[in-house]
Amino acid sequence: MKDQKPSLNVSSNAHDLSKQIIQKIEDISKDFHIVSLNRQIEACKGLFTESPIIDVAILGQFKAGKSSFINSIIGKKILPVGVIPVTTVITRIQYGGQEDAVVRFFDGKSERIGLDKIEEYISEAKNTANQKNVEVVDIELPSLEQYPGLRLVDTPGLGSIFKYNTEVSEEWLPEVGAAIIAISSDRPLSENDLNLIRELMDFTPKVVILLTKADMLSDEQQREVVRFFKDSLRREFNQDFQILLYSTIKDTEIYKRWIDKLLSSLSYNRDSEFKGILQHKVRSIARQCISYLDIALKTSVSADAEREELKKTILDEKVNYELIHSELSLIARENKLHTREIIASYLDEKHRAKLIQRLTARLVEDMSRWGGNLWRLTRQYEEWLMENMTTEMDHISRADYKQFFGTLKKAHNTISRSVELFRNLLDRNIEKVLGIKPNSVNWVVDVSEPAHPDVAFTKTFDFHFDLLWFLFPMFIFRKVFERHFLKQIPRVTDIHLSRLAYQWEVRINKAIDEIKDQALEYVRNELTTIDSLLSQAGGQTDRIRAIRDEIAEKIEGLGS
Ligand SMILES: Nc1nc2c(ncn2[C@@H]2O[C@H](COP(=O)(O)OP(=O)(O)OP(=O)(O)O)[C@@H](O)[C@H]2O)c(=O)[nH]1
Ligand SMILES: [Mg+2]
Repeated sequence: MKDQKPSLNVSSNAHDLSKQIIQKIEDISKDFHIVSLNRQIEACKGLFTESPIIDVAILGQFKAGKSSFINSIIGKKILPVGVIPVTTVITRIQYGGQEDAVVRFFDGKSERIGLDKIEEYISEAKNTANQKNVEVVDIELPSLEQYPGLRLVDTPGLGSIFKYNTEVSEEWLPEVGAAIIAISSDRPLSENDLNLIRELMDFTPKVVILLTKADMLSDEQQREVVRFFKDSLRREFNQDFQILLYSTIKDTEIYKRWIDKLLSSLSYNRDSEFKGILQHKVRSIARQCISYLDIALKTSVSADAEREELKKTILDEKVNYELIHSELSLIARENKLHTREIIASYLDEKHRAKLIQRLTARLVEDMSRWGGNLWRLTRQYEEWLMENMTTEMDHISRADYKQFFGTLKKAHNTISRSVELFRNLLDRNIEKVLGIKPNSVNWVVDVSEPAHPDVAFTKTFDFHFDLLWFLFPMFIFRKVFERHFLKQIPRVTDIHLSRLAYQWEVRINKAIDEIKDQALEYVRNELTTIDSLLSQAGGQTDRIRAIRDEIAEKIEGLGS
């Protein structure tokens, strides 16, 4: 594949300086055990080794229309699209003299494939949870000639039940060059979208909002939606975002002109844009690093005798890991205890009676067509139950599963509040003792919906008497058995509703534990970082000050 390095003459100094700063921050982080910065450092280093192409990432919730948008821009239906979550692998598309596609695997191997085979590697259906271990698929197309130096990146949708997809995109965020956030115009701005924008602002100065499926709204509604997004985003972030509408179905050529303007300008100015993006990332990491060093510096300045006292005051009993551990575990446990009860009583109130009524009526009708002796009758009844119960449970599970999330949402809110409180207490202690306001790493929790259970039915009842079928002449006893079958319906319904509740309980409680574990990891990392900064700072005042000033000076050198 051809390497498409845009010339970096204009920015080579800044490029070298950025590299030096990241190297320095990496050394400092190792030295002072600032583990919180590791992930961002790794991603930034990746940008120096790769050819400096601007990755224009299309990000957003699943089914927002990301892949359809890229297909429309490149003028070719290359990426698979669909009504259920589709994209499962990062796919990068850039200009090339001829059509080409290369699959790169996590083990370092790669394989050239035909464009018609792409779906085999990047779709959830053909490569479920990325069993094929694909790291990325790189595509080259002649049709992108007007955008040299840009690479359009299709990403797996966030927030679907396929946790893997969300993780892939979240992990990839630090590598984003410019970001286009796809949001379906017929959906309101969600908390998830706001979180995504907030998180992205650490990684890129260039975030554009793309309102997809504009054809679903009238002209007046479109204006209203754009106004709503503009106002909401300004209120939330205190800055204006470019908001573009798009439809792959109606007036596409008109919408495309705006996208062309955006991409052409990015491509034409790619040297300065790349420089801006890189510097944004470097500055963001450097700011966080300086903030951590400030803590070490202040501690070091204090006399040795005071240091232990300072440490005790900053890491006081309120921000103690054991305490937070038991608090978060208690929150998780309390919520988990109620998961089953909430689901079971919802199913009982909303579905039980109607389900029994429906199944009974259906059984009366279907049973009239069955024939044979008791043994045959019982088998038909079992098959009937198996088929009907599975369909009913699957239907309830898919239609109503969001109603089961009560405890998951509550646990998420309470744990988020606890972590925020921890952060505030720790920051307040640092400020009180050292007189500095920390610019620390935020906690962003990644909750994706639990996977749907497999509600396939297994036998849950026995009729021992059917072994005696030869004893019962059907013309006399048939009605008796029919009544018996009908009488079973409430019991079998209860068993299945309770099993469905159990299956969701297990999944939801697992998700609650995952949130708790993520929160605890964050708390542990922050405490380890602060603790080690406070512990080793002794007698290093001059050294820390020199390091801190060096970074601050280097960021100055990067310009604004
Ligand atoms: N009405 C309308 N539907 C659209 C438009 N763009 C996409 N869709 C539909 O939206 C659905 C999702 O499209 P995709 O392109 O697969 O969405 P995605 O964001 O790539 O989804 P994931 O890969 O699962 O995250 C499909 O059924 C598309 O047909 C549009 O402009 N208008
Ligand atoms: Mg997609």
